[in-house]
Amino acid sequence: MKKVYILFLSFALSLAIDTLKAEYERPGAEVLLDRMTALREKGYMFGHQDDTFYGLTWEWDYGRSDVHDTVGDFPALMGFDLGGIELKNDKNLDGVPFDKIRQELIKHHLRGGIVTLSWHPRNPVTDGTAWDVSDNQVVHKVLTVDTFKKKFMEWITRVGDFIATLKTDDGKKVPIIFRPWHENNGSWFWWGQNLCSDEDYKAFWNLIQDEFRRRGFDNLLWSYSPNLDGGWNEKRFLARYPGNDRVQLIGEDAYQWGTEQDFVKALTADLDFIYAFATKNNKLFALTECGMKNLPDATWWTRVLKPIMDRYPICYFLPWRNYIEEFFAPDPRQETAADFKKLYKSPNVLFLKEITQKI
Ligand code: BMA
Repeated sequence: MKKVYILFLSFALSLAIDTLKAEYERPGAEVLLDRMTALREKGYMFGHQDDTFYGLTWEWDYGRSDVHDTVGDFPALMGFDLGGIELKNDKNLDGVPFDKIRQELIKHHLRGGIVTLSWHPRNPVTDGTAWDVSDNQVVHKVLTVDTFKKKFMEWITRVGDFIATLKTDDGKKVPIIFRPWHENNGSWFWWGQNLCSDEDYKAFWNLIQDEFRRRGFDNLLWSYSPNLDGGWNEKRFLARYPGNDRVQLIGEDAYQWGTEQDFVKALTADLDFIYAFATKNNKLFALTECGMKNLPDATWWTRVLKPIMDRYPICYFLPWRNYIEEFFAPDPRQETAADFKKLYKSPNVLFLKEITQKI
């Protein structure tokens, strides 16, 4: 009897170890996708760009957070930007040291949070910023002119070299939502709507994705994030969509720059479309950037934004960075702080504690 018992125990133990090992060895992007899909059942997550670098009244106090100061919890998601790494700069375009980005990103992952990376690269032809649209052939030149292609591949390599360092102490790669060439239906970035053809845009997407796949970055969950549009239809959306085998998350960057009425109308129309498209193609979708600059409207969170988000199974929304004169989330004294606390208490709006404790 004892023998049978021991045999059974060792069998159960080896089964458990195998399961754990298989889970441990699964590509990070797959694990993250499953986790986000499961979390979707509970609600949608709050994310914030550059959360622990600066705020409304402070800067470079790494680890501090306006969001945490306001609601006593961290965002579920944190976003970081790699702009400037292509030039081998030690700080990004907003002055954040890359070693602090690495540190805070890994820290957030280790406390159970989710992380996302964007990249606002310089213009490889003019050497201007990502917003330099003075040459409308940049993408085409990168794809077809050897000198620019070589230069840009080096830039991609530097981004890849940084991503390769995003590991925990045990050598495990951090799963990351990676969001290249965003807001491509606008014409303010050199990869935007009027700055390249649909075919070139897709080839340009493949350029970075194929290179990162070749490097074995199976921890990247690829997010395709156009901007608030107000006029999507399947034909227009598909024109630049990289393909179901190349995208795991559909995003949209949606800011209220103009009137509330225009914002609500455009976002509702877009989410109607994206919800149907994402459902049909079995994709998650999110507001990969969003916000109202400097939050002049005391109840914007629960009166304007939340009712729209409540209508769709989005998986997260991520207001942009808080940087003194330009901020998108409140601190405790900001006029939307009370409303933001109300948002925090809503059972379907998930911050860090909810995604780490309830699942
Ligand atoms: C923009 C602004 C800029 C910033 C850029 C990248 O929306 O916040 O100030 O440089 O994002 O973070």
